[in-house]
Amino acid sequence: MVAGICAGAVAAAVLAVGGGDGAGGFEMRTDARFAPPGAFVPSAALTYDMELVPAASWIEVEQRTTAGGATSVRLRVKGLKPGHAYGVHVHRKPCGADPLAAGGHYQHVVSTEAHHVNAENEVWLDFTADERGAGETSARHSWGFRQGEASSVVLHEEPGSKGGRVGCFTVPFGWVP
Ligand SMILES: [Cu+2]
Repeated sequence: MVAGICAGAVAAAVLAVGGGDGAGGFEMRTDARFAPPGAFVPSAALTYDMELVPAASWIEVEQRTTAGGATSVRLRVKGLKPGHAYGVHVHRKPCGADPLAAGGHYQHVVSTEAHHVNAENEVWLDFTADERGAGETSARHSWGFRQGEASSVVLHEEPGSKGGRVGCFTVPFGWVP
């Protein structure tokens, strides 16, 4: 347990190449090891379920946004539960000790209607972990994020939009004005 918490404390690394340098796009990569809320050394990646998201399991998120706004988000994980199918989305707010702190899904068309809750209007990164607990997936859209409105990636206990929240990674998503 102690070892798990220590390993989970590895700090998140962020590499961002922002706009304003002439290229006009945005690229970012960040990774972290999951730790429980309240761990001695905090992590940007929080686990709320040690069976589905063990302490010290790993997550990486990459974003590439073109000058025109088209955005791809890539997710990689290691150390999760082998064979388990996870639901994953980009959420609006940073993670907190309370799984609900991350708020709702980021939506291109902001709506309370059920027919806007889908992988076209939101960023879904559902995946099934392989026999070693690793997974990789990506999502691509013709649109990008609005400033400050996309702040985390939440892992859910099942694919789709209804499963409980089992992990959360605070991610510095960028935008193109
Ligand atoms: Cu979600």
